[in-house]
Amino acid sequence: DYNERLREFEARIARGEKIEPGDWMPEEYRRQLIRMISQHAHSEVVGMLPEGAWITRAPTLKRKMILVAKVQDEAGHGQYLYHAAETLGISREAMLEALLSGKAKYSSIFNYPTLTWADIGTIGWLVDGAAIKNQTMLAQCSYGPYSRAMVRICAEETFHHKQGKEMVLLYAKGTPKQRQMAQDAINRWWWPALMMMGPHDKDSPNTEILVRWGIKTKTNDQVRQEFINEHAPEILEAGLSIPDPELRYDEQTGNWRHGPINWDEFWQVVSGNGPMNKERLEARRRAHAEGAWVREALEAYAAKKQKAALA
Ligand code: BYC
Repeated sequence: DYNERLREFEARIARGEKIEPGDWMPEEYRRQLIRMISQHAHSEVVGMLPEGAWITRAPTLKRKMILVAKVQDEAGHGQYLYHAAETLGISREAMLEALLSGKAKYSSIFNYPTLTWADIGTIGWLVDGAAIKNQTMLAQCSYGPYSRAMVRICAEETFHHKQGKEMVLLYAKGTPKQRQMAQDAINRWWWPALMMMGPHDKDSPNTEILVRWGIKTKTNDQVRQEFINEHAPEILEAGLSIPDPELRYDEQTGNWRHGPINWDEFWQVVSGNGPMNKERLEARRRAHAEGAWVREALEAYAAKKQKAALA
């Protein structure tokens, strides 16, 4: 019966076994994974937009090649993740429809504009830095296809993180104008990066069940703390400042303590009212409409091949 199956399912997770497509799982486990993996896939695809906007304006050929490769990686991450979600029985069309209709969530961070070239370095350093902390935790997740996708994605994110950090550190040592651009970008991206990990644990309705079933192996606040502990000292060491007057190192715990996060801003962005939400969705809708002929051509080709096979 259900309780027995649930006990066995939880015992498998406790033994560190992966749950695979086709294995028995509680409906709530399936629902939570579809929610998270599809939101994650949408984030990768929408996440191509803020950086993609700078491909034509990269300052050197080297930077342009790096940026093209990074944005292309993000499309690939979207692909793996949509496939991982499909193993749970949801269709690609249903996920895209949820994104394009504005029903589905995607990461808050991509609803902020990229105003200068220094934002591209800062996204690599801070946004990919935050993503790596979150995704290293998810690489341990109990669902096989998601866990394996995370291992590959994290390897690629590490390259994204390094190129961003290298860029910002270089500008921090550059001309006064370059230093000022790097600082301005840190000032604008620091707080949104902290919000990426989601609400505080006490305000996070999904964490309890996700941790119980090994989908998340750390809580939002734990991941946020890891991110701050790594990045705060590195930013300060580069001679840049962090826009949080309460930020300080706590000798006793070994953690960097931060000031209050503006959760009103976070919920505004999550509910569709951030600075760039409308533009991001419009861009995705336009891309979908302009890609209609590709989908039609593929269908026509498949039909032709099937007809030829039958003949
Ligand atoms: N933005 O109960 P909670 C990338 C929602 S892409 C928007 O704590 P959970 C990259 C949350 O969905 C990075 N919404 O949720 C790409 C929930 O609403 P619903 C994307 C957020 O799931 C290109 C509600 O708030 N990474 O790295 O326990 C270029 C309550 O929250 C956010 C992923 O998607 C947010 N920031 O924890 C560069 C990783 N935070 O769904 C880089 C996968 C929370 O109940 N996802 N919400 O209506 C996760 O790890 C978890 O879903 C989260 C949130 C940690 C994000």
